Amino acid sequence: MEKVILITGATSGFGLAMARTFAAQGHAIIITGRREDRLHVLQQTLTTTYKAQVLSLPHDIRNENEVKQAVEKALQWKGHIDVLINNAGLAAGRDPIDTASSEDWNQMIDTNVKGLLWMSKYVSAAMKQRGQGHIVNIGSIAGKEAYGGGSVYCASKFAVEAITQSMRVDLLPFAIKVSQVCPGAANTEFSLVRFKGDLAKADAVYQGFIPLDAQDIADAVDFIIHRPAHVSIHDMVIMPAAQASSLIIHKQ
Ligand code: NDP
Ligand code: 8X3
Repeated sequence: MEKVILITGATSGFGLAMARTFAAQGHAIIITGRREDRLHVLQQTLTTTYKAQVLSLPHDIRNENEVKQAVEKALQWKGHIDVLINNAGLAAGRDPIDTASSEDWNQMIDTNVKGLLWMSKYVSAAMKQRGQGHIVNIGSIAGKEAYGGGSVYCASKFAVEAITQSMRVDLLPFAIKVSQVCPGAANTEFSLVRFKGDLAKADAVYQGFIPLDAQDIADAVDFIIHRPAHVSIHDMVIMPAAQASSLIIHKQ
């Protein structure tokens, strides 16, 4: 059955792969992100290729008011949202506690934690009234095991884990499922963003082993949101076969 699926951070990586996957399946897709040009191209491509119904809502997830307005427009479009995928996020820098940039810290907390909270607050209110829905949060292996140089990124993903657990309890009586997906190393624009455009540093992260790709995560979310009504996947950790933990990667 067709679902209305809101995907945050659909301009790149996991979000882009999910948008393609769900549009191809005939779901109605709401795509968000800051880069309006990319959203426009994606909307055109999905509409032409799959005859998909696509609503593009460019905004900065760090701004509560922009999120509120985007959710209002999303709800006006089809009257409801079946699935919210809280995917938008980033790492900024990989520096130790004493030298890391305060600006980077603010950006990660404002995006990965507060952005996810604003979105969940406004979408879950509508889901609660309807008495059904599903929220999928993209956490990380970094939200299970912290590593050096990742204090605030890891903290933001530990926060996603806590928020996921807490909102699952809040929303349980309203038949709203809450799931978390925690990937290990995946080759998207993630490292390019983390290292602020330094391609050599970003590429080095994925050398010597086969990382996950964006489609691996889209496939996992596809599985999670298509379980029968009585089944809820709480937490899924997905790693490259060569990765045993946050820091242990078997490189050739
Ligand atoms: P990408 O950099 O490829 O994609 C990140 C997406 O987040 C983009 O669409 C970007 O859109 C969006 N985004 C970032 N900041 C904002 C903002 N302020 N407002 C709105 N949208 C924003 O990375 P991934 O696809 O890899 O990352 C997706 C999620 O997966 C993140 O939460 C990340 O932490 C998590 N993750 C990634 C892993 C990896 O190894 N790649 C592993 C584990 C988890 P735009 O720039 O247009 O605003
Ligand atoms: C991204 C995975 O290990 O680079 O969340 O932090 S890691």
